Amino acid sequence: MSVDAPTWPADFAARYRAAGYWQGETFGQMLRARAVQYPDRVAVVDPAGAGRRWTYAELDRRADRLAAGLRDSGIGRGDRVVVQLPNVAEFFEVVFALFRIGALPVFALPAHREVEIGYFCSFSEAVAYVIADHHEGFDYRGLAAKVKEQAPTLRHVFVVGEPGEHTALSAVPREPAGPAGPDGPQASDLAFLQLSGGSTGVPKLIPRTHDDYLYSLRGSNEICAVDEDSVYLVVLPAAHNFPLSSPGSLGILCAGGRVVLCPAPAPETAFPLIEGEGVTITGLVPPLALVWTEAARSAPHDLSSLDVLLVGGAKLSEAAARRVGPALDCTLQQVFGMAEGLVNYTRLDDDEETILTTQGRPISPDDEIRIVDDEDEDVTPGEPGHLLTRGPYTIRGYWRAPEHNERSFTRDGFYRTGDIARATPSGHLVVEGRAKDQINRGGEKIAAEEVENVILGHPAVHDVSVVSVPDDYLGERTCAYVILREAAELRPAALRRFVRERGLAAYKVPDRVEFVDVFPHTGVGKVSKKDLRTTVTRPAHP
Ligand code: AMP
Ligand code: DBH
Repeated sequence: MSVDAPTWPADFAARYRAAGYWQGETFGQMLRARAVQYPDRVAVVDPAGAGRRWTYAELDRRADRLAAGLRDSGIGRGDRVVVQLPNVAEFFEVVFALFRIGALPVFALPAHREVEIGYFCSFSEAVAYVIADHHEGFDYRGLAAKVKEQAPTLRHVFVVGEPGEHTALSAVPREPAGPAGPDGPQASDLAFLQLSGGSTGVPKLIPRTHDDYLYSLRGSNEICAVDEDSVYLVVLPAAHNFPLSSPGSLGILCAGGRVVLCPAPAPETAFPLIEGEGVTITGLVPPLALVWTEAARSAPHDLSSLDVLLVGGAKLSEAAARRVGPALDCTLQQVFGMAEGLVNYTRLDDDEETILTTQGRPISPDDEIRIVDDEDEDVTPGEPGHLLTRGPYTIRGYWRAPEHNERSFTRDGFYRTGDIARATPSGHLVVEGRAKDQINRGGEKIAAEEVENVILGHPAVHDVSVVSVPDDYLGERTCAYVILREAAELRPAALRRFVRERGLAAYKVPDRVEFVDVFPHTGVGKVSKKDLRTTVTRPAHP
């Protein structure tokens, strides 16, 4: 692991083990233990997949058999496999098979396209890529064909559904698994690579171990009161860190509860599932929480089973927070987390004020929080500053990114979150803003530089700066300020089409394009994004 990513120093690792955080269990072992404990309880419900219901015994058996088949296809311990699946049961079959092998899923989102997937496959030197045939009108098999041309290491494309020119996942031979060999993964090994929203030209890969992630799940379960009777609805894309782990599907599986996959986030899809399956807990980004809040007023469905609604991924305004709980008749739990590690929750028994006005406090007593000024000096307690963190489930470095790690981590291993936060006397954090060059579009993170690099590829463009603009619904949207080359002409719609056709995920296509003659500059001559943001005066272009 150390060659690919920095890990915890030995004294920290020893401390985290001694404290009982890292228990030496792998995901493969965790699932096996649940299958022994709760063989006949339902683990996964897939309404899109003809209402399939897999028990713990079934999921465990499927993961084992698929692991054997994938091993026979040459996929081994440490190999990377890009997994890009919608909310379908096979997601769990595939990732647990990979966990058993010790191969590392790279968790792509369904929205990712050629630019992102091509990069994940080539940078991670992935040996396989797992997709659905199509989802929301998009055919992933064509995408896979293009990606194969860019990624020489890619030997397999496995398809859930009709395979086309690739291999059907169902055609992977399912041998009854032999006894697990001695070469299985260790709990201290990497389990998978999660994605960072990032703030640089290329997304970063986040190396998480079995030990550290399982600790964050157990901690989350305790805080969110998850047990074997919990029913979690996966509304957001299953591979995202929030619905995966806060407490998410994996937390629920860890507890022996039931995971229900929601094929689409709209209330029309989700509400009948809440009623039908007796969903007790789910997680939403703020814009979606508001859509649900509105819909709940007139919906005919019985949502009374819902106890806890987690809202996070982007800042939930106090005004919105006030409406959510009463409308859905459940306890609101704010969550402020990151795929790099640190997750904060308001506690279910926090007073109302705390739940409505803070983004929670860390999972672990050993999560170290620092709030510092531009010189890395601690601010006066209660004042806002840069949030730094270190702890038993926060990475010490990104995967294969030594130069970037120099900037993103302090010498003593604190992760620079890029968030501006303040701490209340009770240790709850309030997110006040962001220092990183990122746009948070309703929970979907966009690295400005990544979009800028694509736009700079347009022959009519001399320079570009991508910034956030406030938005009532999403919190923020993107605006690209563009300086054209002399005598060049370009319409906003044409530039947006260009970005899409280059193969960037649709949520990264600028919502708005403004042409300007010059950029405002800071004292030292850098483009001042702060001033650009305040320049937006004209109405939005279509
Ligand atoms: P990522 O690093 O891509 O996993 O995204 C994590 C980032 O999302 C955090 O660093 C915050 O900027 C943002 N975020 C997550 N939850 C919240 C929240 N509840 N309030 C404000 N920002 C949040
Ligand atoms: O935004 C996030 O990345 C996020 C939000 C809430 C997250 O990773 C999490 C909880 O675990």
